Amino acid sequence: MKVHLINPSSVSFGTAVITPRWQYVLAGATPRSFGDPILVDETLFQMDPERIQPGDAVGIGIHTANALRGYEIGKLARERGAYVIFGGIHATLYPEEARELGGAHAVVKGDGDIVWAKALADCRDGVPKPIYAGGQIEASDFVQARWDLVPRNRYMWASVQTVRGCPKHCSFCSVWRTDGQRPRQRTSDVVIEEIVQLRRLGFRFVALADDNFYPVTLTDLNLATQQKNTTRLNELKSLRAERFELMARLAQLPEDMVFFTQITMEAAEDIEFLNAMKAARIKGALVGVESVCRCEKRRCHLRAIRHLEPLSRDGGLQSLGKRARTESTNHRGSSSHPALADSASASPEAVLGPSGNVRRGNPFANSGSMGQLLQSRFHLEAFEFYQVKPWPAGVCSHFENLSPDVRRYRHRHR
Ligand code: B12
Ligand code: SF4
Repeated sequence: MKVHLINPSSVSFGTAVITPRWQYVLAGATPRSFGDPILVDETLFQMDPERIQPGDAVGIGIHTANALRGYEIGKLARERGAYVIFGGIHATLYPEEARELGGAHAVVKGDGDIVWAKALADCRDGVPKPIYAGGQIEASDFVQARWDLVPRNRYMWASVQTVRGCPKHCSFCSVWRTDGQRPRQRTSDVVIEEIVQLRRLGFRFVALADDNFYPVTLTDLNLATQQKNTTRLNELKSLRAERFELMARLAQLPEDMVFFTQITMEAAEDIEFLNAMKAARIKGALVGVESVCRCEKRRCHLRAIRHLEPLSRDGGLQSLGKRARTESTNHRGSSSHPALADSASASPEAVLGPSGNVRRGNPFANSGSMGQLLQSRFHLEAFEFYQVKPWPAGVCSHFENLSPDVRRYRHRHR
């Protein structure tokens, strides 16, 4: 029985930006008795169905955006007589859908690190179970990724996870439901070991593939102090100290290394943390700002600016090599504020496209005002912006063919 791990994508370019980490972790979790798994990342090359033989096990990892292609692959693999196992964030939330539409014999919910070996053994014995509950395992149980299997010269960035889970509960986000609100932080030893391995393989750019690299805010610490909750305070302090330890060690790595990650706005108030990020050469960060009210657009802009300034000034955050763009409907007209009176108007850029109920974009780039201001004054060259917005009718009509779960989900988020 051969093990295949397939990362679905409808378009393939031969090269890709970031390694799909789940494949290398699942490869690490595959018992050696099954041999090396066959890794297919369709962002590089489409899968070759001929390679799948009856009795093989085919693992498919999906998030919502690539679920449809994942389902095509699942059905195809099942037709060829293989066992089909789905996992990943979308399958965790909608296991029934993977069975109904993707030909799944089994679905792994949650972390695959431990439960994957059991699912494979059951497939080998011909008795796969419909659901394997992977749960939210402890950081000490995270499996080491098999980077020895990564194809050379295909990816720009490797991805290393330092913490799973996020203490927040943003309305548009799936992370706190699937990965939990308790930050599960890996020790700096294992993270550094992994990064050194990747550097030896030639990777200079490493994405810290964390839900939230800044899991303890100053507000959290103040609250615990005010509440005289010593246990909580100590817990938070220790998590925070581990972050600083990791960043200090990142700072000692070869100077040509560059990192980027994802944080919350609150990091902007934490100058000590920003300085540590800067020293660690974390040169980019994805920051989300949730704007739930259209009337609040100006206030939202101003609040965002206030927070973003220290991120670039003290954090020294720079370009990720890409500028997020925005739609024209929201956040227009920000130039009415005196601070922006000098702003030139530019044509609105196309939106990145709907992704669930969340539209991602950079409202500042919209009128040419905020974007220019941020770039010229604060030297902030790249950031991402999430805003909650109802789907325009008809945009996602292809979802109508999906299960009632998806329709309910969409309806709830309208
Ligand atoms: C790092 C990251 C990125 C990076 C790198 C992506 C990459 N190529 O690796 C960047 C910034 C580029 C990115 C982009 C996007 N991302 Co992103 N990203 C993440 C993040 C923070 C971590 C992913 C990661 O590497 N985790 C580490 C691995 C080891 O964990 P894992 O993937 O969950 O896999 C484990 C389990 O799920 C399971 N598993 C996974 N697959 C399989 C398969 C099988 C067979 C089995 C058994 C188990 C299994 O086992 C694994 C080990 O435990 C997640 C948040 C999250 N918690 O998942 C969001 C997340 C996946 N991203 C999300 C989104 C929306 C996007 C974008 C679509 C954003 C956009 N609008 O452009 C793009 C899509 C890019 C793409 N084509 O993949 C959403 C997806 C939501 C959803 N419902 O699907 C998430 C969940 C964030 C969120 N806030 O909700 N992302
Ligand atoms: S801070 Fe980020 S990861 Fe955490 S719940 Fe909000 S969007 Fe999700």
